[in-house]
Amino acid sequence: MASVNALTEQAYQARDYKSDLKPIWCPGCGDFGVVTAIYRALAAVGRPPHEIAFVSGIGCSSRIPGYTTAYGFNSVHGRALPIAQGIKVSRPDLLVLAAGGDGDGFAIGGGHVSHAIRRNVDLTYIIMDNQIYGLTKGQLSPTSHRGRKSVTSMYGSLEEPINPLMYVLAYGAGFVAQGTPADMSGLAVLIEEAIRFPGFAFVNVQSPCVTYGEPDEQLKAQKAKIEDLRALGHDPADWLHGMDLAREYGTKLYTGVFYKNPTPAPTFAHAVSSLQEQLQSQALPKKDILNMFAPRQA
Ligand SMILES: Cc1ncc(C[n+]2csc(CCOP(=O)(O)OP(=O)(O)O)c2C)c(N)n1
Ligand code: SF4
Ligand SMILES: [Mg+2]
Repeated sequence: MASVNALTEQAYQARDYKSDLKPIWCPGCGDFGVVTAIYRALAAVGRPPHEIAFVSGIGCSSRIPGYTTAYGFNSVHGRALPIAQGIKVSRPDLLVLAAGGDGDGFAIGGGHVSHAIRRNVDLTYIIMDNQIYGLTKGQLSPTSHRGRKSVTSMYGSLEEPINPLMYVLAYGAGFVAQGTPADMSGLAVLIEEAIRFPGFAFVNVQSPCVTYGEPDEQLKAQKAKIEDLRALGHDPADWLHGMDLAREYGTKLYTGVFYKNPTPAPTFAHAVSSLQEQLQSQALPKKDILNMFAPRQA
């Protein structure tokens, strides 16, 4: 349980967000590191578990809410974002996380991403991008690279992959980052920053599938490839440079914040409350409205 809040102590520890459910992911799956990074990020933010709603779609990665003590909803394939947005709009006081796989988010659920971004609902969307459909035993996903062999592409994929980073940047997401469980501490910091960002925040996680993934996608190979955007001198306020770096998705493994809007746009909740205030200020006094319905004198 949470310890008493003290100046030097966090109100919650990572273990407070870990549920008793034992993950059934394959041993070594990257998603273990992702959930651990989420525990750490939530502890750093310090919201109690009962004030957190964690929504996912369907897939190996979408099992993740069950492994936390937040209120979880392992929903329908590709529908994490509509449900997460609905929760946030009706309960703006909650901290809302949405998560799922590359297939869940960019194949069947792809149409929802652009709308969540332009609506700018204040939530954090975490994709566990393993470039494959893990749960259904290794079919191509929208982020599988051209030439990728799989059970559905014996001669290699003939299609260009989606670039999730460019996709969300192009639609105007205010916060866009990429991390990997190969650098779990770094990933926890990125998720914390995404949660603290006021508006739609996106974190793409290169989370390898040990069962259907390729050798050069695994954690050991990733460690040798990681390039920290801060060390490269990237300014997260520079959208154009962020976009330029995002073009390297699939060839380079950049970790860090590609873009963080220094002047975040109004969130959907803010737009709704401003409109309500405006309409209320224009509203007729109650007695005038009642008078309209009063019976006319003969
Ligand atoms: C409407 C619908 N279509 C298809 C499926 C089958 N299905 C379940 S998970 C999945 C893809 C999983 O891949 P991804 O989202 O990348 O998650 P991962 O398992 O790789 O973490 C598919 C096609 C389904 N459950 N529901
Ligand atoms: S099949 Fe792949 S993604 Fe699914 S649990 Fe196993 S390693 Fe993880
Ligand atoms: Mg996947």
